[in-house]
Amino acid sequence: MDHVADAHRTDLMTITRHVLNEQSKHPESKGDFTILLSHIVLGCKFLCSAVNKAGLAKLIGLAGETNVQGEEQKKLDVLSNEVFVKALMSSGRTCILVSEEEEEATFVDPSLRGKYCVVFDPLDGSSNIDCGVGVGTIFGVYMAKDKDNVSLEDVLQSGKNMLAAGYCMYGSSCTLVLSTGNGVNGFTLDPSIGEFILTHPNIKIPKKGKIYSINEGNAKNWDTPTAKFVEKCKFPKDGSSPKSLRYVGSMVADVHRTLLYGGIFLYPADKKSPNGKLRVLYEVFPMSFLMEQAGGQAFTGKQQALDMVPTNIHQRSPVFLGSYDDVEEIKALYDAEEMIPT
Ligand code: AFP
Repeated sequence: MDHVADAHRTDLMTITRHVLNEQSKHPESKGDFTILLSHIVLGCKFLCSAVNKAGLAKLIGLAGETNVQGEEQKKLDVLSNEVFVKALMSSGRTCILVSEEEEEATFVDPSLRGKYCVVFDPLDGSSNIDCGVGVGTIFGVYMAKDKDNVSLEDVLQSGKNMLAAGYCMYGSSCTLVLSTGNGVNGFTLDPSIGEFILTHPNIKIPKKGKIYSINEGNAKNWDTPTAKFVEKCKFPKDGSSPKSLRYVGSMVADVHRTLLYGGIFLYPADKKSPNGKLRVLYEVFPMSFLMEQAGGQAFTGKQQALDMVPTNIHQRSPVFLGSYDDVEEIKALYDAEEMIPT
């Protein structure tokens, strides 16, 4: 028996151990973020289990349907929202919550209030759930200026002010990708011990990729830079090979692949949706934060994505994110378009 190797295998870097290590680099820290994160992790574990059981437990039906016992069935995205809101509030470390599922922001009761604002999409890609395709939770964390006197301004901040961002993908494995502003790390849930283990330390996106990811069904309505970019992906004029197209239609899955393999994910504005489809606070910002932290970039067609300052909590924006060089190409096409006199 190789006891040395066994000892190594059991010296696991769990997500809590990782965050506590990071915390020890800031002696002034009181551990509030570690507590918040442990509640986010709890929400993710709960959802991982719920998503895995969705078919069996009939969690995928319409909200409001009843089961044979006459109990009301909760649709998975409704359940996901409830799980996250409760997990975040009970942490005692949050003051404002913005969820994709709720029209208004939630201001946490003063007795449970902490200094963090959390923006999240509890179950992104939920239209994919019925066929078992990977879905996920996306989240971003801001710090309130004054937790006893909070307002929407605390979440309507530039993406550059985010303290942390991440996503958890409920796919063939359950993977949580996190950045606290010091690189990006990926953790995989080991269901046998119920812990997220560091499996992808210090993720760096390849500088240039071979994959592009876009909903080609919208091509009829694309603007010129997007159409030119996709044309170049398919018919490169510089002698390079055409890029491959991959599109799941679940942002977490498409971005996760882009982060690990390189390439570009595009959700542009088009004639039908002049602001694109994806939401700034809990889709575009967290994913852009992760991309930049991994050495990639995120662009809106006008500016670096994290430079936006949203004016409403459910605002949408076009986004192009991924490998540094690929995003440079789309930026050049938008720059060229601006030079053309109208
Ligand atoms: P759903 O949550 O309604 O499935 O939307 C998923 C999503 O917001 C994002 O995860 C995908 O990247 C994007 O929409 C896909 O949109 P299209 O179906 O228009 O390509």
